[in-house]
Amino acid sequence: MTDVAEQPTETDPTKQWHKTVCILCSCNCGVEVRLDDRQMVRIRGNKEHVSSKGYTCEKALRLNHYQNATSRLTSPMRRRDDGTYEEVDWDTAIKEVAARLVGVRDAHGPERILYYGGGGQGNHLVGAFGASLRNAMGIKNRSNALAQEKTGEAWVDGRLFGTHLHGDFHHAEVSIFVGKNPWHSHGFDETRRVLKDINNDDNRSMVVIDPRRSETADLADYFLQVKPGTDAFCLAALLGTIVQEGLVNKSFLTENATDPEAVIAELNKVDIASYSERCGVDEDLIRSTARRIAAADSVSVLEDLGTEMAPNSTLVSYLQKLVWILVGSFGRPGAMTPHTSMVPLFSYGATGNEPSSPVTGGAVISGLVPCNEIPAAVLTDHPDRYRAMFIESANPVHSLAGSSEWRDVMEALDFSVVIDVAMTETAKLASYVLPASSQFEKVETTFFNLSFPDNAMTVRAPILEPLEGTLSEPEMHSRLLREMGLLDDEIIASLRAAAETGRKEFAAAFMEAAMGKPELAGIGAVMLYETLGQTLPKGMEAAAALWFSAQQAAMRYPAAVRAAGFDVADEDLGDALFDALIESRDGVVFTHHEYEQSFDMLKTHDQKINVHIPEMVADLAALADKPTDYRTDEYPFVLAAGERRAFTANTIIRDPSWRKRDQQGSLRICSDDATSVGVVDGDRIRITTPGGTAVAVVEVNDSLQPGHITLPNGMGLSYSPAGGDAEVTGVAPNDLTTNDWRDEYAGTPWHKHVPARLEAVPV
Ligand SMILES: Nc1nc2c(c(=O)[nH]1)N[C@H]1C(S)=C(S)[C@@H](COP(=O)(O)OP(=O)(O)OC[C@H]3O[C@@H](n4cnc5c(=O)[nH]c(N)nc54)[C@H](O)[C@@H]3O)O[C@H]1N2
Ligand SMILES: Nc1nc2c(c(=O)[nH]1)N[C@H]1C(S)=C(S)[C@@H](COP(=O)(O)OP(=O)(O)OC[C@H]3O[C@@H](n4cnc5c(=O)[nH]c(N)nc54)[C@H](O)[C@@H]3O)O[C@H]1N2
Ligand code: SF4
Ligand SMILES: [Mo]
Repeated sequence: MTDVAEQPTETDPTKQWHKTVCILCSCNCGVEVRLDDRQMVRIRGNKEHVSSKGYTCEKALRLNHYQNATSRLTSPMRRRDDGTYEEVDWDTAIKEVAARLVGVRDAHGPERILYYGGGGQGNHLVGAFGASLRNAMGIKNRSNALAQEKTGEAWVDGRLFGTHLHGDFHHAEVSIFVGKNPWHSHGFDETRRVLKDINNDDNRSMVVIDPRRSETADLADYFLQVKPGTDAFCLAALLGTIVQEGLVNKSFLTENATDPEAVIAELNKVDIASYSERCGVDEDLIRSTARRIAAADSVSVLEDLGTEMAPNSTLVSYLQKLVWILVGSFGRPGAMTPHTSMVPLFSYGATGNEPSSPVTGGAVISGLVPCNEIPAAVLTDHPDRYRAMFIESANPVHSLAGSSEWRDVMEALDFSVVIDVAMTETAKLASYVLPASSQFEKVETTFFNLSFPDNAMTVRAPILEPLEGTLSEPEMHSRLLREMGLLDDEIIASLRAAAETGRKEFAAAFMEAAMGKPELAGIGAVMLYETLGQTLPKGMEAAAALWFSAQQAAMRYPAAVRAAGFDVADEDLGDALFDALIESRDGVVFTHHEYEQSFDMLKTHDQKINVHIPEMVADLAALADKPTDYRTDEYPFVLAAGERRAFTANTIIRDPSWRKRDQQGSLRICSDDATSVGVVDGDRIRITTPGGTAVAVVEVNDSLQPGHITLPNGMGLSYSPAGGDAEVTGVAPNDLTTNDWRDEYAGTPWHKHVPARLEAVPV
């Protein structure tokens, strides 16, 4: 069997280009990498990639700072009583981690173990293998970063559509970005190309709703510069205009929507002049924006953290969707559509009666415990408190609200294990740390497959051997289950033999085994890795976990898989799809739809848009009496804690020298505010919030309005070029945030709306 990383056409290894993807944001643009030994010396866009078509942003070129960081872990680590760590060998680590997890489960029950993480921007196979561990141990409680950003939107999507929808910004006549700065944060394929195309086309328009004149706002035709946190008023005024000026697409609603009357009646009551004033946007601009939207053939909308992490976030998700619903922009090019999934990231059974979290009681949306409720469910004497955490590919001490509380959480747990490539802020407090091979040293993929009418997935092969001392997560999970006695080696041997005979034989044997032992399905990823995986090319074993997903996709969307070019008999469709995923380094289009079919892809009970969400309509009515300003004399500024900039990428790259600009991660402030605080560019400034205090470097920047300040995302990581522990660069945003400052439905934090005060720090 040849190593799939080898590319036979070029024999000089230093000249070979290896295909993979950039892992720094959800786009996962296809790239080609030239290696010199283990260094990634050149990186360029992969023009043959089905989704990104050669596009990358400047960040992809700096991936070597992830791959070859001095912070890479090379041995399992065990925490001593005094808080220091000692290296242990893999057998010891696996044995002890398994025993400790089983110990907590047996003493307190599997509900007392919380699983957190399961993948970042580009490594979602981790999550599939984590699911095997959870199912094997009966762990039900889990969470990840989606439960601090997207669960409010998912709740609304569940009620309205029963599924997730995608906007088509490549073709939309009007593109609307709400609390989203795609120029820097991306979020759809070829983002900057698309933004520039819109900007250069007189027939197309861009609407940006943002308190800051962002890089995207600079390209907008309609820039609604709201006061921070007032988006609900702005959107209500836009919708009020659409309704009150008779711009609603009535025939669309009659045919495709259930119960629009109550919300239309409520929007008829909106005082447009007053709401415009309350959000700080000129009423004429709001009215002309509404008219432009209503006149367009197609409208697509994208929200993100600017509103998801701010007041009224769930209501804002509802209102922004009403914008395109009321003008009927659905199911045609440039409009909103549902899409297929290879592995769904969310479950959309929203009912308003979600299960509640242990101890704290918040809604568990899409199976995820709200991140902001985790600390309170650990730091308590409550008998139902979490006693252990299994954390993989996430850094909650740094990335979740209230870092100081999170440090207490890690100390309070009876047991914790972290799987990561680096000794992160979270790893530094865990009972055990298990070192993972990097995302270029193992097979990986992303489940962010959200496109329509063509939806694509990229499985990438390792381009480097695993760093010595590391293992892939699939191998770790497999070893943990074996250690716990949950793998039946006899069944594995017979399934492996069947896999060697052929796919059909394997499918039949798996089916038969699962009939006798239903629990095998729950540990499917590990079982497939151990059996079918061993017949795949070297390095690709863990991709076997996608075999189930490929079969399911073929069963769910046979016509669309066929339309994507898989011209085989029904019973071979899943295998053909799976083989294509294993073989292609350029991504595989796995479904192709016609636009008309999007109506059939709604998953509500009547397959229509269920416009009436009573809780949201009540909130819309209550908006009239809601505050627009949460500042106080003590905290006269609104801090957006965690802005995406040119050189931020969550906490994926720890080495600060990867940043070509803004190495310290400055606090941005407008010139008037800078003058009144008494600071100039490059000065140091103290920021104090209800959560804590920190000192940052000042950048005077008039894209901000008075009273609004921002700090970048992902700063405040410790790193030393010499290895070992070291300097912290910049402000860790969650040293300034608290867990109680959050949305009432989804529990998502108000990170973009943290009350703050400022003082110049004398030199
Ligand atoms: N470069 C880079 N790209 C990334 C990431 C990264 O770390 N760095 N992270 C990725 C991830 S995980 C995510 S979730 C996305 C997030 O992507 P975005 O949500 O686009 O990123 P942010 O910069 O956090 O916030 C977007 C905008 O919200 C605005 N904003 C702040 N307060 C308000 C408000 O009250 N109302 C409105 N309407 N807007 C407001 C900000 O001014 C900002 O322009 O980015 C992804 N892409
Ligand atoms: N204040 C504030 N806080 C925020 C935000 C904000 O805007 N403001 N943004 C939030 C958002 S939207 C998000 S998505 C979260 C992101 O926060 P997290 O979910 O914690 O994710 P990352 O920062 O991407 O960290 C991923 C971890 O994966 C590790 N890693 C990299 N490759 C591998 C691998 O192959 N295997 C394993 N096991 N580990 C690996 C990295 O070293 C890193 O520790 O941050 C959130 N935190
Ligand atoms: S950071 Fe995102 S947009 Fe930029 S190259 Fe990487 S995947 Fe593509
Ligand atoms: Mo995110």
